[in-house]
Amino acid sequence: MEQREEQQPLSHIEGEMIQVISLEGKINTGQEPKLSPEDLKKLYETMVLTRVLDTKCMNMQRQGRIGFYVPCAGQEAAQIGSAFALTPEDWTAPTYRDQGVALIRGIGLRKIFAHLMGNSSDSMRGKQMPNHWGFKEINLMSVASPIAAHLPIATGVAMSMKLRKKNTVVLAYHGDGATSEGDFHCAYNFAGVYKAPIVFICENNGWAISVPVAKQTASATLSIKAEAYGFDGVRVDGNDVLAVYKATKLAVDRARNGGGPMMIECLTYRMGPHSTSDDPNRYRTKEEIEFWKKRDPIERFKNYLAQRGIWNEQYEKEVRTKVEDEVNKAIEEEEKVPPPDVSTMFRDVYAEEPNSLKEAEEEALSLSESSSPKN
Ligand SMILES: Cc1ncc(C[n+]2csc(CCOP(=O)(O)OP(=O)(O)O)c2C)c(N)n1
Ligand SMILES: [Mg+2]
Repeated sequence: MEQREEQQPLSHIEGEMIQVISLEGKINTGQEPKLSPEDLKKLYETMVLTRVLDTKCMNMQRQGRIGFYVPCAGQEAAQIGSAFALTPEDWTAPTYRDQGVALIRGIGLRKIFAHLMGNSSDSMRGKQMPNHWGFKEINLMSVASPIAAHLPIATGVAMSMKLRKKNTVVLAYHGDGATSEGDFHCAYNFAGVYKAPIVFICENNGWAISVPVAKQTASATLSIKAEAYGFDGVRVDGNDVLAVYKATKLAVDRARNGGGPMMIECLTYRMGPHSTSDDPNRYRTKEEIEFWKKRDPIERFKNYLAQRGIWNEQYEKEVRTKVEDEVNKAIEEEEKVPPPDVSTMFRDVYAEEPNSLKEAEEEALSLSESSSPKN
């Protein structure tokens, strides 16, 4: 069995990486970051919340209650462990798959569901694709659909923070596939040249939809790319929440103190499909999926917490009940909210609306009135 596992096409986790908790949940003594039992519980509970939300959303899309969804199951440690290293004043620039980032930064579940349903409470007023949110209230930049397009903007935000002498940092997320984009180079290069206070979190989940990371680059690792831009890159076990937290805290502290950028390559796995429109059985083997099931970041952290005497069955039951209730309640509330008014389609584009848009609005409104059901 061991030998079989070694033959898996898993090049993206070969080689050295920083690990704090072993696969069995054992403590790598002396390596643990300084976190209180409350902090550890917060990390665990947010990881469970993210997984419960994820499962629910996949089901809701199949039931026709939301139109589209991008799942994040398997990547909770990489997202939550990293964003936990920030202060509330810092900024994040996430991707469409980073639900864990929004949740650990404190976004309410109702905001998430309002957006996924595109109802009139949606901060994006139903204008963005699902999973493409932006939340000013938690300093979370708007998600961009074109891969890596948000990275030069995130570097620009960090450069402006430096110019304005703010003591804040940007945490910018991207996938393995994003490293093939010109915008990746542009963002990394500017960040290196200007020593911008930015930390790049590369969630290397092995796949860019159906393209494996081995076809994405000829480099031995993704983290070595940072070297070419003049800053450090490290590889971390992305399914080990404490390793991710520890590496990110170090990088964020350094960036805050003028040390410039850093890249953290988190080796992880997307357990589900790329999106609700994808069927990964067309391009991934059952063996690979099984291999990663055994590396579930939530199970590993749970085993660790049990050894620390923080986790037990009773606690698990309490957490699950609380989280499931919160998710169900948020869905119930947001399903009552009506869709956005037709006129919102025409807002937020121009400061002064051109006549052509006004005419289009009048036409759309008259059509929507004539097509609405008569009582
Ligand atoms: C510029 C651009 N090219 C192609 C796409 C289509 N596309 C959407 S997601 C994706 C894969 C991205 O992979 P990765 O960066 O590894 O992130 P992951 O989806 O694995 O989180 C692609 C190719 C896109 N959105 N933008
Ligand atoms: Mg990927």
